[in-house]
Amino acid sequence: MAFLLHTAIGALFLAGRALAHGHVVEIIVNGVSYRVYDSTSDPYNANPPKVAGWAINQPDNGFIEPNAFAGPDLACHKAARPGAGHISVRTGDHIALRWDAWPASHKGPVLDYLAACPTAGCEAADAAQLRFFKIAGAAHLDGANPGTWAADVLVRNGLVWTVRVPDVPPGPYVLRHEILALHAAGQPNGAQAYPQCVNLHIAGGGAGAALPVGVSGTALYRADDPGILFNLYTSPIRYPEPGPTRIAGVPASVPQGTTRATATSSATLPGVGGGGSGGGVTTTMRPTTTGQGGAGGQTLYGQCGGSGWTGPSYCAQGHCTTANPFYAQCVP
Ligand SMILES: [Cu+2]
Repeated sequence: MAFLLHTAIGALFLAGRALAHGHVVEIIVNGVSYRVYDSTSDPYNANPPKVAGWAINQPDNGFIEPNAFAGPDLACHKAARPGAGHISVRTGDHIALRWDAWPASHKGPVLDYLAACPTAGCEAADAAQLRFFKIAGAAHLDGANPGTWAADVLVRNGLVWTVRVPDVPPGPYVLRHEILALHAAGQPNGAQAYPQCVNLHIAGGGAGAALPVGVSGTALYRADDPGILFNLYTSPIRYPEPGPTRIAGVPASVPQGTTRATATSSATLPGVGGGGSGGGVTTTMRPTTTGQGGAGGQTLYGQCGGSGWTGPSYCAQGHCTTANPFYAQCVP
């Protein structure tokens, strides 16, 4: 009896944990880690850090359901407001996006898009005005019922997905990174979209490239697209990846792997330190302080954020929770 009770409680506990989906907490470019918007703790922080990630109403790590795909939230998640700053990258750079958590059951594609912002910068952009073009899309990889999917690779690599900055005209862009969870997608309105948006400023070799044509967030997917209403508990699997076709000359994904940061920095704010958003971007690099055995993140109970904090914002163990505007800590 005691054993049965324990098992029942354990099952309830696991069910509760399974509801914790995830959000992107960190972006690593050329070994430098940038904190982005933390949708589960920043809403409770009176003075959250100014970041390149868009602020979203996702305190529950929730998702966009297919019945809402034609609405305003599929672009950059619920009630999205632009990040206060941006991250400077170059054509050819690899951007690693680290999620805080992802359930192994939530198999599905990992998709990446860019949308050009007005020359004033993405900090003043409106999600409804963005036109997204797909720069990478990995979906079903192997096997069946349910088989191996891109989200499995992300989980295997320490919750990291890597995307390459393509050859596009230099300027400000929103990166839209997304996992589509298909575990319940055999039912109408069962797929789950988890888009996350980050402001970039892209420099480099794309001056001669044409800006790819994009589509608005409301036109990305339909609830009855064959890649949205899709049963992955079948064999064989022939999955039609949803959304617009990838731009020319880019692979479905670059080789995936783990990434560790050796320094941290913060988003470049418009008009700060460089005479405008068009150039002169400065990045302050400081060595990351990690605890013993530091795997690129803070140790359990170590500091991971707060006013003026320049150390690691990613927890090697546990997750980063804001205690007050001055202190955030890695907790189990
Ligand atoms: Cu779920």
